[in-house]
Amino acid sequence: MSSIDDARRLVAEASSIAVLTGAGISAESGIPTFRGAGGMWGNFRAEDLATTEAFARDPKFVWEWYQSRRVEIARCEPNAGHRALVAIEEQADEFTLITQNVDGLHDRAGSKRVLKIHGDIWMTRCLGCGYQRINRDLEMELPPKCGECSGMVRPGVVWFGETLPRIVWEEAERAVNRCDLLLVVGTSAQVYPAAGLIDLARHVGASVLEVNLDATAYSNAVDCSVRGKAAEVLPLLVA
Ligand code: BJW
Ligand code: ZN
Repeated sequence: MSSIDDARRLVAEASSIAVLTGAGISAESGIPTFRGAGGMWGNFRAEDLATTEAFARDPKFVWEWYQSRRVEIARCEPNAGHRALVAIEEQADEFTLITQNVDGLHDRAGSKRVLKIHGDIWMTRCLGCGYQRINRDLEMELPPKCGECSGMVRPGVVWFGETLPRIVWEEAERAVNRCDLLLVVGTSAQVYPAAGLIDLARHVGASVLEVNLDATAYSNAVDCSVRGKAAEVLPLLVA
């Protein structure tokens, strides 16, 4: 564990900052995490439902899970942690926010340079013709059908076994390659290749600062690990 003073110094001294966020940053907004205490959406594990196999088996069931999450997310607001990252972006010479979250709360808080490496729960994509669009309909019939070709429509997110959107992922790697600080917030760092960005940062000699309620597999390997709620700790890091 490290002190808030160490963490503040790392942020103040960095000129190129990359941030990797996970579900923990949205916990204070009322959105459940996937794993750990308070984890799981209802009785469901991401490993069971966030797969192409689960969708092929029962698209209606998987869609009902996503729609219940969309309804819940629509009721939530960005919190002080999301807003602190907006302030850090405004102060940094160079800044990239890489998020594993699909909830869109970084956008709603006002972050500008956001890379959504696991997609966006408000996007849908047709499996027939590939047509993608923003779709905020909370009352559509499930599973939805494509307006262009009547094909099966899926959530615009990245499931286990699928590759990440290539251009977005390459941007994320570039940002970490040139950063001097990687700030890792509210992720269990168990899902790859996202967690590999922490290894990449260490490999290129950047400092790594972790903010998490609990210890993770990376806590002992990073330069500074602050235990606490993102919504309470991140505002303390703003100059
Ligand atoms: C707080 C807090 C508060 C709580 N304040 N903190 C290498 C090794 C092993 C396996 C693999 C590997 N490479 C690839 C794999 C397979 C797989 C994988 O990683 N599996 C592991 C589980 C073992 N990866 C993939 O399949 C990826 N694709 C891929 O690798 O493609 C190449 C390929 C293709 C084909 C074959 C082989 C390779 C894709 C991964 C996609 C992940 N998708 C999901 C669902 C997205 C859509 C949706 O939302 O439904 O993404 S799964 C889920 O986990 C979601 C999240 O983004 C992701 C990460 O979770 P996150 O954010 O870390 O949340 P939690 O809940 O785990 O942690 C919360 C943390 O917050 C905790 O630490 C708390 O303590 C903390 N916290 N409150 C601060 N208030
Ligand atoms: Zn279509």
